Amino acid sequence: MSQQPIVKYRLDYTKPDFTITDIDLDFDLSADITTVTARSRVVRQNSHATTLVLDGEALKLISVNINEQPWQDYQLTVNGIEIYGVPPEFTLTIINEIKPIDNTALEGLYVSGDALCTQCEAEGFRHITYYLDRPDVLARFSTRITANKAQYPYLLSNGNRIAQGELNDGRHFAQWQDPFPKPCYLFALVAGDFDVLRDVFITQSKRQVDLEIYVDKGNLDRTQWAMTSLKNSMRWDETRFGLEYDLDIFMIVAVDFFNMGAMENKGLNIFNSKFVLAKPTTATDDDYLGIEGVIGHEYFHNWTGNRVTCRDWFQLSLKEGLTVFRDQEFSADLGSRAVKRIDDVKLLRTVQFTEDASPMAHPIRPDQVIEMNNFYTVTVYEKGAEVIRMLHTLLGEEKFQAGMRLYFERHDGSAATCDDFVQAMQDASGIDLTHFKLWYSQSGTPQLMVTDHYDQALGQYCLTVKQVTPPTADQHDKQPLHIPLDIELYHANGEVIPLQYQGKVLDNVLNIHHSEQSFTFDQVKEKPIIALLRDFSAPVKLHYHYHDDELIFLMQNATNAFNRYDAAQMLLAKYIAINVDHYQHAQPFVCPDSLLDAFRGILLSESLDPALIAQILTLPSENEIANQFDVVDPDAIHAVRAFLLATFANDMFDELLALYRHHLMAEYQIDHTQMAKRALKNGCLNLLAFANDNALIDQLVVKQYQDADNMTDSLAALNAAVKAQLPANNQLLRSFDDKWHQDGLVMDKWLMLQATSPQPDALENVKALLTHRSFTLNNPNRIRALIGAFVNHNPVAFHAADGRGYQFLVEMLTELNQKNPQVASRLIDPLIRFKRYDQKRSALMQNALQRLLKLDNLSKDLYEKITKALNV
Ligand code: B3K
Ligand code: ZN
Repeated sequence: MSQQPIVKYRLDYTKPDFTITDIDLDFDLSADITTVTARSRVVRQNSHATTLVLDGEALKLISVNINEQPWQDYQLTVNGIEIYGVPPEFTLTIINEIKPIDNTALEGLYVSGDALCTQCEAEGFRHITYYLDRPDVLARFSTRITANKAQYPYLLSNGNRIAQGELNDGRHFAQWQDPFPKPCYLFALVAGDFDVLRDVFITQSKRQVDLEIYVDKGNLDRTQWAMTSLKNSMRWDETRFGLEYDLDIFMIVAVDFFNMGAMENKGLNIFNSKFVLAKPTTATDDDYLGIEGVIGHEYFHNWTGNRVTCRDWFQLSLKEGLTVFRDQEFSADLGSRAVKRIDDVKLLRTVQFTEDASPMAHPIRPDQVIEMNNFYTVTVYEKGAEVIRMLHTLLGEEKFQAGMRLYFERHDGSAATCDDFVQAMQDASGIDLTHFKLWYSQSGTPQLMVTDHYDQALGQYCLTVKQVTPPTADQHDKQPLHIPLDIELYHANGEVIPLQYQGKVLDNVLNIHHSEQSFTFDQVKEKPIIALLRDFSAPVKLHYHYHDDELIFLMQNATNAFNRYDAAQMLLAKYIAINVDHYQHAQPFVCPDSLLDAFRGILLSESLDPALIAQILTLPSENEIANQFDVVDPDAIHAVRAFLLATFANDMFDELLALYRHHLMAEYQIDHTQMAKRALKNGCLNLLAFANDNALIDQLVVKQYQDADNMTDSLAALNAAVKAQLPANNQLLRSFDDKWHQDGLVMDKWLMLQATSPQPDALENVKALLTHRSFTLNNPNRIRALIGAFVNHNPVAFHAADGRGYQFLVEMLTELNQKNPQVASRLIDPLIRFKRYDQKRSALMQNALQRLLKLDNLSKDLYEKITKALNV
């Protein structure tokens, strides 16, 4: 490392000494060397300041001018430039050079395939020019791009195109102007040759917006769904939030080399091609839903993120938590609300709860950061969205929308804080949110311990709720939070018991404020059965002593679909815990008939949405199960899960097969009814593959694979073959490779399957695949599909007792540390959680981290996580 990384603290925020109101950028573009001329209007904000400090990284400075005169009084520093003796208001012109071709970190201006594109959030703009690279400096941007016309026929930037023309030597130019002041992280530039899908959208106030989707040549037939999703997003934001688009053009560009999902640059969203390109033969139903969600998410940022942005990066959840909440609601309104909710909760429980229990634990509004890119986390995003959802639950839709309107009234066109947001919600609703705000500053997963007592004589039911948030790596002491706990009571016959006390009707949502609180309900004629945490009303872990028959009752009777699913999960969790213990003590596994009958009942239900049935029937992943335990035993979890899969498959064989056949569909359509049926059909096939007698299933799998006219069905067949190690496994993998090897996005599915295969030599196979013709360490999607899937989703192989998995990750990180620090930093997560494993594994994991710590030029990204984990 060139310098000791610096920790930044949220409470150290100060306003910048100078601001920039306008910037004219001029790019003389080529992949080898690009010359950037930045002409900025700089205005002093602090009357004492005479030194302008600008951020800049990996730039070659050519010249500095102030008010059109050369300026010599400056110094280059490790972090940028300091310009001395500047006047209160002036025009600063800086010329510098950059080398996009050498930019393997994909941050700033870089090469993706044959195109040039940018990624500036969080701090990428300083890789383009010297600037006040912080979100609270909002400037009007104009951008002129000059480049070779044959190589780069399309030259795009933010806002409206105000000029374009031909130049000498086969060059051309385009000039763009964005009327909305913005922080530089929303700047974007794209140059390349593309196919373009064009459409228009008429806004609610009858303005026409041109919509353009740019993709690599030859991919036009994979763009329609993205366009449909974009128009659906624009319509939905108008109807549900009353928010209309503000420019006359909205562009999306799909690129193959991208560190994350997509980026909400003003008027010019840049997307990982994974979240744009889809046609039935190459994309699965899940891919389609992913595209809809991400297109929505980036579009919704135009208001929650761009029109109102963040004051500083500690406030990231202001835009991300809120925008995730909005995209979740969008997907729920367009598809199945219950299924979407369950998917979101699964992600939160599997990944965010794990993060809370790791060295990287942080509140949704972090207090200290070394590398900001490390904080684009499930905590900031998904837990952030849960916090917004709790506000929505406490206020109700109407008051929540009033809060949104007040928020925009107050903060449109400026950079705000999380406190500003909550204040707007409080002022618009009249609901006191003082205590609620603690969710922003306290990390960790609260545990709710619920007990109850029924008094037959008085007809009273009393509920006692205790809350404890265990200490996290970043914070020892925890306070009680304001938790909305949504409940419902049932009679044994399934009837709902109205909540009341002394003649007063009570709300289903209980407000928990204290470490212990009791609630009494009367007019309860018999001991009720309680559904707790309806719709997962708070991101907490729930403890309540349910009997098996109560859970089975809830699986059949809860009015809330999430509760039905959750009851099934709790029932499974009980027997998983019992069997893990049996595994560790060399005792036989157990699975009661009552449990199997309950799941059979769900399988045969004619009233439930098939997609919900499929979700309930899908056994929790090994990572999900790991969350049940303080110390994770990957071998035991794997064995227990395999036992349950086989038990379910053998016990329900006939029903699964009948249902599979019943849902074989003639025609492929992308709509929620058909997707739900496919989910159930493929869920059945996947379970059947684990039955003892699998010769018939092997044939079924091969037939489905060969007959399929869509990726959902062919991948489901391949997945069943690989996960159950059916005889056809290798033959199908080869045929997939033959057919798709030239298509990276499709091959990611194939790589991922092998990375997560239960075969004993999975690691050797992964290593061999590093040299496969479709793989390259230069593409983040390929890295995530192969290496990411292996380390994150093949716990048995990654945590092999001899440490081979850890050694492999060390080798990969050694290679990626300099090449692409952001991608490397995401891969290290499973290694820093060593405290959750037995002593032997834990020692091997720490040893691996020690070796990484000694790397030359260790990136800030890895440094931050490793030092936190090792506590050095
Ligand atoms: N705002 C971007 C994420 C940027 C990540 C920078 N490392 C995408 C999104 O959340 O919409
Ligand atoms: Zn976002």
